[in-house]
Amino acid sequence: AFLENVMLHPKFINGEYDTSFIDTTPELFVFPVRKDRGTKLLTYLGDVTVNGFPGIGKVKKPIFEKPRIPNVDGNVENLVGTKQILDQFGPSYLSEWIKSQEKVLLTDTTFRDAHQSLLATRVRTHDLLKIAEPTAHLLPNLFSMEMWGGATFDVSYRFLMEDPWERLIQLRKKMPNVLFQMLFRGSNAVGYTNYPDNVIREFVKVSATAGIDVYRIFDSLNWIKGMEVAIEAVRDAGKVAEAAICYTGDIHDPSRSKYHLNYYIELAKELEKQGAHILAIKDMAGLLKPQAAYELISELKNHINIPIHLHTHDTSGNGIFTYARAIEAGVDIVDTAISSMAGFTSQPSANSLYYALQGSKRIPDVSIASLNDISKYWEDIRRYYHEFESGMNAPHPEVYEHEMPGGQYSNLQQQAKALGLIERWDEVKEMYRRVNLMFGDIVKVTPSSKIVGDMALFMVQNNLTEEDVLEKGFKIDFPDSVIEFFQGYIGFPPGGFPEELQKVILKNKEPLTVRAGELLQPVDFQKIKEDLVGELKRKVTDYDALSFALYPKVFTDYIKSVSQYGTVSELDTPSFFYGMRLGEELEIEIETGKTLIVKLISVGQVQADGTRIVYFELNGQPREIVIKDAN
Ligand code: 3PY
Ligand code: ZN
Repeated sequence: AFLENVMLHPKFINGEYDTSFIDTTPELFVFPVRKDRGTKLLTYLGDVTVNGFPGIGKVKKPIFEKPRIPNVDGNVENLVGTKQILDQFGPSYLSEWIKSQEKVLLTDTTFRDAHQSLLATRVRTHDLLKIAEPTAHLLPNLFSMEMWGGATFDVSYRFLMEDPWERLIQLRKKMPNVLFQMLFRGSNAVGYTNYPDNVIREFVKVSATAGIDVYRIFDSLNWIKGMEVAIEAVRDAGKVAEAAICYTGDIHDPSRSKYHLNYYIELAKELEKQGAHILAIKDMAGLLKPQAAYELISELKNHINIPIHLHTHDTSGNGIFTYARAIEAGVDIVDTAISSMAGFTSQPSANSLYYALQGSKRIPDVSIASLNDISKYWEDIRRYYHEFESGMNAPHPEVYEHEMPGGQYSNLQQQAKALGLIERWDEVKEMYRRVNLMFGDIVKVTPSSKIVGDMALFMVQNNLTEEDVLEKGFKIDFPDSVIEFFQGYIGFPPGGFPEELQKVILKNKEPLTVRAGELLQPVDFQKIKEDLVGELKRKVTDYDALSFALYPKVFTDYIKSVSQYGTVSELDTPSFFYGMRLGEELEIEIETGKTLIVKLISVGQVQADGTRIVYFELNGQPREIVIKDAN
């Protein structure tokens, strides 16, 4: 293997083999552990065929049409766009450039929030990669592609058996012209809990090198202290700090006295002072009504100098109207998704917005034909993910009551399903609204939204009312996330915690008085690397170390599944979710020029030990794989 490594090294190939590079190139000594990829892949296919996929179960594999991929020619390397503006001139220049645009700019969220909100974040890298180059060619004037962060990070490992860093690196190569944007949860990074400051800094540094340009940074309670470290880290990395205010309540509702116009203006001024290059208004649930959008943007324009980027969800059905009013008021950038992945809990449709603005001088500089072509691809791909759809098929104005973020809706529904509470989904939504008020009317976005969701599920499951919680709460073990919330581990809401409830939940635990990140010990990345070597049996990268620091169990479970199944990212999505039909043949290109031909011959009866033998042909040779039948 060493010789093979040396001979494949570019310096060797180019004849520069004075061999001193052997001493200076330690990766030559990293030998791939010989593994039988074929057997691992057959094990995976056998397992899903016999046992089904988590969240889908054992379902007959549907027949899907081949997706329609738009034809484009030319090399992506020759394309130029916002990415080149940032790389050449830096973030402050980019910020001025944005303000000088007459036409409204678009961020496409199809690769992140759209599928997080419609399909429980389950869209696989395999399907993103196929449309990445066409998108780079057809939508070269996008402001950015939101393609990472939020829930995509842990869901990749947890449910898709893929490495989110690989997704970023591979997409970057296919889309070199458009800024890559991620959603970053302030001191919670891409997790659900507070991390030590050095983890936040390291994450920003490493992800910036891997290809992220714009960081939308928010705090789930709009607590600016929770965003400071991240803003500084992004600025230090030379990238774009897009600091967000999360919009909740209704500036026109006098009963929601915490969240009035001035509250948002003051936050925005503070974020500008902290060094934000762009202000985001993150309307994660889609509560910003059209007239409120007009007033909010107009007022912000009077008070701050940085450009404004508006994010909403179309849950209520009013999204395009909200954008139209915000655009009239001078908003600089809005978030949209490709039509077939838009609407409802996702972002408003880019295609619809284009038509809505015909006749206006602020109409975005995009080709509607291109948007429509890309939409056909997503229409086809979305069918693969049918089992993760929330079932919402009409506008849902009741979101103005329960205020559940678009990205949470389908996920909480999956959680309710897992707990056997799906028949009581209406009760869960109503309880979500009531828990928010019990908690003192807070901003609800990850992770605070998850905590409200956890409490709502807990109360429905245990048939508890608000009175029960206050009266009997001293004897109740509340979910850990709720206890930590009342201790201040994710920060402090405006106006503090409701005291009586806090006492009941915390019992004799003491709340924090400072930011959690200040108390947490810095993570020792070198030690993580040393500890992980044995498990990974390969060089441990900065990516691995960060993923472990953020999600130790999720990451190690992922490593275990890779050692069992190999990498499954080359599998087409229907086979990944549904396995194979009897007699079906798959061609799987495991690396360039290397294809495995797999045919499912038959599935044997369950044996006394609970296993079945699954009979395949691999490249024409019979292969038997023993699979435990978990049903
Ligand atoms: C996330 O944090 O994942 C969100 O999408 C919040 O809106
Ligand atoms: Zn969102």
